[in-house]
Parts: sequence; C-alpha cells; structure tokens
Amino acid sequence: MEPQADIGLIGLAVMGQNLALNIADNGHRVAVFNRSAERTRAFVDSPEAKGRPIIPTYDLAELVKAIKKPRAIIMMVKAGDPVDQQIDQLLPLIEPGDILVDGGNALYQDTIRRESALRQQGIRFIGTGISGGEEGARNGPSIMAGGEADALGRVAQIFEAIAAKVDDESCYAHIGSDGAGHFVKMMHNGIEYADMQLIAEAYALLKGPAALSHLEMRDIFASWNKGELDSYLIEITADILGKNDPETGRPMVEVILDRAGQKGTGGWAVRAALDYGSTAPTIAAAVEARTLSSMKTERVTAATRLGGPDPSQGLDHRTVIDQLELALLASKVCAYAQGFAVMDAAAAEHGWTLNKAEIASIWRGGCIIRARFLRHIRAAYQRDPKLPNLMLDPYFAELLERAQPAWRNIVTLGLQQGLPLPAFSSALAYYDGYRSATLPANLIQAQRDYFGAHTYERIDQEGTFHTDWSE
Ligand code: NBP
Repeated sequence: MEPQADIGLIGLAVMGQNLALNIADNGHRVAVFNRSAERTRAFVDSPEAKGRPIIPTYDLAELVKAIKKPRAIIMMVKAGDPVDQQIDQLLPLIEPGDILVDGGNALYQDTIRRESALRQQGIRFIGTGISGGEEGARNGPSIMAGGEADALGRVAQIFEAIAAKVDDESCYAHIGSDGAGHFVKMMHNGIEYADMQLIAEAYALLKGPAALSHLEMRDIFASWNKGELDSYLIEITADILGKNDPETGRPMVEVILDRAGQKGTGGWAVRAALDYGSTAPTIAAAVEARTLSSMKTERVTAATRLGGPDPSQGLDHRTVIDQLELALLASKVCAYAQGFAVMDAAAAEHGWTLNKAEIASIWRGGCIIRARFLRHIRAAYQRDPKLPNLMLDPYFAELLERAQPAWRNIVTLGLQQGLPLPAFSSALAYYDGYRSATLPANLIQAQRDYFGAHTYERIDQEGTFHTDWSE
C-alpha cells in the first residue's frame, strides 16, 4: 500500500493527542504511534479522533511505512532519556533526508547533541519548543523551531498552519540552528515562572494588607485584564479567584495547599543566565520562591518561632490597588528584559541570530505568557534589533520611570508588613542596578585583591594592579 500520511507523530499523551487532532483539522493526514498500544487504541476510538484523517499504527516499522517520503515525524514523548531511546529505535527504520522533530521540552544542550549526531547520519533533526499546554496544542500553540532552515521541509507549512494566529500572523517561527528553538522555549518558561510569581505576590498583597474578598480580587484582576496587563495569566487568575470549591463552598484557591511544583525548565533558564554571564534575578526569585513554598512543614514550624512586624491597619485600598497595577507591569517588564538579555548572551556564544521582534511576535498567541504588551516588545526590537536591554527602549524606559514611585511603595509595603515579595523586589533591584553608573563592586574588587591577590583595574590608569594591603 502507498504511504498515505503527510506526517507521523509519536507519543499520544495529552500533548501528542491534541497536536494530532490539530494537524488533522488543518487537512494533513497524520499517522500516530504510542509505545503502549492501549493509548493509541483509546485515542483513535475517541469521538474527537473519529472521522479525522488519523492513521493508527502499532509498531514503528508500520508507522514509518505509512508516511510519505521524505518522512517527517514529530516526537511528543517525555523529555530526557525517552527521546534518545525513541531515536535509537527509529534510526534503523528511517533514511537520510528524513526529518525528526522533538516537540517536547528538551534541554537545549541535549538538542544540540542530538542534532549534531543525527546530521552525521543525514537525518534532519528539528528541536522544537511547543508552548500552550493542552489547549494550545489543540487550538494553536506558539511554536519555536530550531535546526537548519532548509531541513524543515513540509514541517514548516504544517507548523505555520497549526500554530495560533494573532492578527492573521502565525505564532510559528524558525528561531535558529540546533538548540535555538528549545533554548527560546526554555526562556519563555523562565519568564512564565516570573510572571506567575509576580501575580501570586500581587494576590498576597490584595488578600493580606488590602484585605479584599475573593470576589473583589477577581474583579480587580478582571479589570487589570482590560488594560496594559491584559494577558492569559491575568485572565485565568480572575477565573480562579471567582471559583468556589463545590465540596466546602470556600474559595477554591484557599483549599489548595500552598506548595508549588516545578518540572525544571525555570531552573534551567536560571542556570543559562549564570552560564552565559547574564543575569535573571526575577526568574531566579520565582524558581526559589517555589522551592521555599515546598518546605511547608518547616515553614509551619518557623511561623511559630520567628517574629515579624505587626500588620498595619488603615491602608488606603484604592491606592494599594492602583500602585500594585503599575508595580506589576514594571516588574513584568524587568522579567522580560532579563529573559531577552539571557537569550542575547546565549546567542552570542552559540552563533544564533535571534530575531527578537519575531520571538515577541510569536509569543503574542498560543503560549502561556501571551500578553498584550508583547506588541510593545516587538515594536521595541523592530525599532532597534540590537537594543542591549529592553528597559532602554524609549517606551519601556518611560513606563518604568512612571511606575517607579508606585513600585517602590509596593515593595516598601511588603517589607513593612513582613510579606515576602521576592519577584517584585528583585525586579526593582535589577532596574536600580542596571541604571547605576557606579556600583559598590569596587569594594568587592578590593576585598578580592586583599585576600586572594586577584588584582583590580583602576579608574585612572590602564592595566591590572595589586596592592600590598598589609603595609
Ligand atoms: P509526558 O511528558 O507525560 O510523556 C508521556 C508520553 O511519553 C507517553 O506517550 C509515553 O508513552 C511516552 N514515553 C515515555 Br513516558 N517513555 C517513553 C520511551 N522510553 N519511549 C517512547 N515513549 C515513551 O507527555 P505530555 O505531557 O504529553 O508531554 C509531551 C512533551 O511535551 C514533554 O516533553 C513535555 O515536557 C512537553 N510539554 C508538555 C506540556 C503540557 O502541558 N503537558 C506543555 C508543553 C510541553 P506510554 O503511553 O507508553 O507511557
């Protein structure tokens, strides 16, 4: 029988199933395979899959035979070793010129390694970040592909078709060679961590010092969602705050244990900042805040032993709410500025030419950090593709300056109340540090020279110097 499928897809957990349905809805025949056959059967028998151009296969040879040449196969299996195992099983069955796409959340160094090894065998490997979770995969994700541009073949048209659309523009881009797509997806996730932590801190301020009810908080987030903060995460936060637990009648969010999970991509983003000599303090603060939250038992004990300030009374709620909106926006700008700066640093090291305006553009739809203000980020990088830091763009510089009095008041409020605001305060410190022509690092250099003869530079002469501090 002649091969029928335009593309193959391996891995029918939540992401793979939804992606297969999306591909089929866009008129492409997709052959599917999953390690355990029950999942494949259950999927193709489901009402969603029935009647769509989805071809089930039950072994890899059958899958490969079902796909038109040169074959293109998307892997949506668990990130890590399963991807290597899957590639090893496929290699004897596919041929030079075939395209393998890893659509999972791979660590970008793994993608660089796999791309290089497969290129030697003539296999075109495309490491692709796909963001948007289940809903995005089904209705249009944001897609960040990495690999040789001419290797994408018909996969590019399929990605273009299945990605989210904003103003008729597809949220798909070819980001750069080898690991560039997965790197940018990882930084997306880092920014997502920061965005979520900032929103959580805003909720803590509204609930604690401002003492608002859940319905009041819901309305505030809903009203913020009509302004510059308009974004998916603000929108779902309003929905979450409006929901009650059917069992107890209490606000749903208050019956959920305050212990946040993480799968690692936020930590990878922080490590990348360190590896490339860049800095992402707000993303780091968000990762660490999740880790601290996980120490629930210790925190419960410490709450009875470690003192803090008494909560102040008589706060002007309206002022707190208005200042919080500005502080949230300004902090969010800093988190994005950090994410884009880390991307620049990594790109310089790996020889990637990143189109940051395009990256901002494809994050406007489909992905978790989709937000109205990404239009301004796109415009900033269109004005100046070599902008060293997003905060220096005139639009954002003005926004940060306008926001800073409110932003400082909010961080001060947290300090006075003993309410931890690691993301808000790290963002403000990033802003203040970046705009400081002088920093106290001269003293650090002196200390390093004192105890380790590490030498220092002078402000008035070229060269490196050492002082005998004992004299
Ligand atoms: P999971 O990450 O939960 O992986 C489950 C899939 O991997 C199943 O199809 C499973 O097959 C398969 N698999 C495993 Br586990 N080990 C395998 C192996 N050694 N060989 C072949 N297949 C193997 O699925 P997911 O949540 O759909 O995510 C898929 C990818 O997309 C991951 O990389 C994930 O990080 C990424 N991602 C997920 C989301 C999300 O919202 N869930 C969002 C964005 C990206 P089985 O059925 O036989 O066990």
